[in-house]
Amino acid sequence: MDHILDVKLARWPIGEAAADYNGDGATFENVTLEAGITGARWSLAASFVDLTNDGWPDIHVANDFNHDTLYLNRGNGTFEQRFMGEESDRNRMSSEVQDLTRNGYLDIYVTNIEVNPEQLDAAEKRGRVFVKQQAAAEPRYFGGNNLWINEGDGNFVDRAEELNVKKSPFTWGWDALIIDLNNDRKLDIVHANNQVDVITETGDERIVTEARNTESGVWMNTGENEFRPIRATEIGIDRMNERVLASLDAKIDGRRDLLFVEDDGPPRFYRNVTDTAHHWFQLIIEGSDDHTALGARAWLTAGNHEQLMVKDCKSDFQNQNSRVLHWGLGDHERIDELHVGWPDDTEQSFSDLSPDRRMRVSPDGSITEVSP
Ligand SMILES: [Ca+2]
Ligand SMILES: [Ca+2]
Ligand SMILES: [Ca+2]
Ligand SMILES: [Ca+2]
Repeated sequence: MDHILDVKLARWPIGEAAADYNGDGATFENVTLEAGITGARWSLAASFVDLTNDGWPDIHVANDFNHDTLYLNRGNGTFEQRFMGEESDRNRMSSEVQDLTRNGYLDIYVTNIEVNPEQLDAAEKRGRVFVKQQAAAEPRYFGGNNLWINEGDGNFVDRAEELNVKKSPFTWGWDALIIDLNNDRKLDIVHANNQVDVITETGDERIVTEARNTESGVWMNTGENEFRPIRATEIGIDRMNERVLASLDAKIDGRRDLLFVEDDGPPRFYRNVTDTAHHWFQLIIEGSDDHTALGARAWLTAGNHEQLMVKDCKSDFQNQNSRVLHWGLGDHERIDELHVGWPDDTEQSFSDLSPDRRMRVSPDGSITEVSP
């Protein structure tokens, strides 16, 4: 790591292998093949984050019509390529990363297509036979979402079914977020939804899409990762057929707002107006002139609850989220400890901080409040 950003590209439809560029800040060198980034797949989203806690950023790639790919960073400029198993061989749209199990290792949520027989019959009645044909021919592609729990050694176990986020009433997931929507300390899941069921062959134009009215997917975390699906319209998200989803806190009021974008429509911004007395805390990890601080990690402890957040440079499906780290604190009125680990292995700890504010920590170890 030279503190100069490199780039990983994902391509859809299938083409040449995705490219890794090793930048010097102004120009780039294509190092894809020598780095071990091989394989021509239909890639829709990728995360460049440290999944093994060795300090070296790894890469997770969500692929259409194929397995998820992991590229584990060997620390010498090359990557070990792994597939994520049979359960990942679906139509994959997102690569959302957070530490859901609070063990310090990042877990991955990947949306997929899940359609039920009624939806297939309805599509067929509209003359839209492609999805039904595909579901019959390749049922594994329609198997629902994955929630990859990180076992810490580069291996992941899919616990989507066990945690109730595999099959949704919302069918066709695209971009996803793992965030605390109500600041109760439990990370929730939201994903955009856009069911596509029209395929035609017209000359060279093979795919024509038609959106059906599908709500976004929302799962509230009601226990220790016990997810309960709720209707998006119940919480005010009334637009249908979105593909892109990003979050930020625009007014610094401690509630994460959502930005949705349709496939071919305008963006929609939803301000989070959740009526809650829960506390929260936000942190900007500031870089310097020669260091972006990307990859920095912050552990916040309030009571017996510790939650890791990472200042990552990941993007999901066609977007990037705010890099401000956000913790919901529930009823906790004090932050016992905030521990920041920088990519250069320096560490800082702060204790007894007040919640309900955004703060900025600098490489020199100073921490100051950010005014709204
Ligand atoms: Ca790593
Ligand atoms: Ca974890
Ligand atoms: Ca929550
Ligand atoms: Ca807000």
